[in-house]
Amino acid sequence: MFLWGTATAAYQIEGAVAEDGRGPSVWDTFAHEPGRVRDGHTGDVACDHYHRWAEDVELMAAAGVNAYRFSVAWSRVLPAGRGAVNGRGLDFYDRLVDGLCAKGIAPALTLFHWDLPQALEDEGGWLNRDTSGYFAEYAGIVAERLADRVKLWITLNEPFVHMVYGYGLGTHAPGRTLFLEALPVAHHQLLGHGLAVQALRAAGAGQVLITNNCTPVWAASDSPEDTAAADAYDILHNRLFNDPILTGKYPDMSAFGIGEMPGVRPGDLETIAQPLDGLGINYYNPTRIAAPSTDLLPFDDAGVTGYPTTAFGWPVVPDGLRELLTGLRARYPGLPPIYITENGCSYDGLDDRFRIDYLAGHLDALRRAQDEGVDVRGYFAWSLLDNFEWAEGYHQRFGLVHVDFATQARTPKASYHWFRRMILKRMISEH
Ligand code: GBH
Repeated sequence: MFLWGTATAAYQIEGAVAEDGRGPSVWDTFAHEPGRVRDGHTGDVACDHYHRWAEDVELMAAAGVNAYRFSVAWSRVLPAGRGAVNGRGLDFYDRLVDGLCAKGIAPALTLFHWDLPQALEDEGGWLNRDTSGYFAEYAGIVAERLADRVKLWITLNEPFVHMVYGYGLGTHAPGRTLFLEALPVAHHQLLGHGLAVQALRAAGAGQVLITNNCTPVWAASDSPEDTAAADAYDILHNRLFNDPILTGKYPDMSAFGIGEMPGVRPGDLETIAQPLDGLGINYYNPTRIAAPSTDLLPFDDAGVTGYPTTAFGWPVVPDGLRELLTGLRARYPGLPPIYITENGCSYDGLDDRFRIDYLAGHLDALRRAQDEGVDVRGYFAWSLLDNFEWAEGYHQRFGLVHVDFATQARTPKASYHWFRRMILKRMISEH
């Protein structure tokens, strides 16, 4: 059965940051530092989903989805990141999972959506190789409790974004500006993924995935300089995270002046490349790349022009999803089944025809990729609710459901009603 769902992440919706024994994460710290998040917004309350989860499950049931992707806050389960387990934290996800199952909604659980326990950041975060092992311990603990009911397990969300924004550029938590020195964060996340796969399998978890955000890379022209720059960007954004998982090798990083990936020990790549039951893909837009104008990086972002843009300013290119998926299939012969674990846009207003067109266009592109032989098994719209959009605070609204953050009132948008009708039609026609 094809999975039709919506997606969220813990820090973006839960709130209740000091409740029932939850420990602080890097996002609590970061959001409370002046100047980090637009207008000083924080996830302290967010959508108050921690208390309103039953209402949110009702909204999903009424939308007719058969799956829901959410993430677990590591620091609810292990307030210090490792060591003592906080049972009340696990209880929350236990209630949520039961509530979903009672409505016939398959839980798709992401273990890490960027909210590392602050205690682990204090020991170096993902720059510290030990974090990989702690992640696997945490994965095993969650799976011991929930493996009997959770259908899909997603280890990491977008390790590229976490490395680049969190440790490279500092626009996300933990706010480090290491530029290319952030590369060990890629390896340690990937190693953590591999070790977590082992822990999840040992605990009897069903389907195990990782979610990468991938982008089709367009060269600004067919000059050799622009083409080489586009190849370098493709390596950093896409292949650095897909190749080790799907081929057991890191790509050639020489365009970045890197001979060997730092910190790789014998056996690591075997751990990272364990077989998966699927690959999660988050798709938002393509990227256009030109030859570098500085010697900082081997490429320049030339910007995609000539397309409509979302409220966030991101270009809307539905066919990029087809291009991405057929490209992955061509590059990786052993490509596992694909789940689109996020796709959506920022737009203001309840009458969101713009979002309907965005989603409909991408679903058409998905259909074309399937027609070209790509095995796609699920689609999760980002997002169920308007929520805390990281460095943008509450300014970018991605929800199918509007949230009034003053009252926490939820109001389904036009796109919610459209999504419900679309799922119903597809489920009938695919029977
Ligand atoms: C995802 O990240 C996250 O998983 C999710 O938590 C988040 O809320 C959601 O997307 C929306 O942001 O400069 O025009 O080329 C998405 C990562 C990185 C995708 C920036 C789009 C650049 C657009 N994004 N990227 S553009």
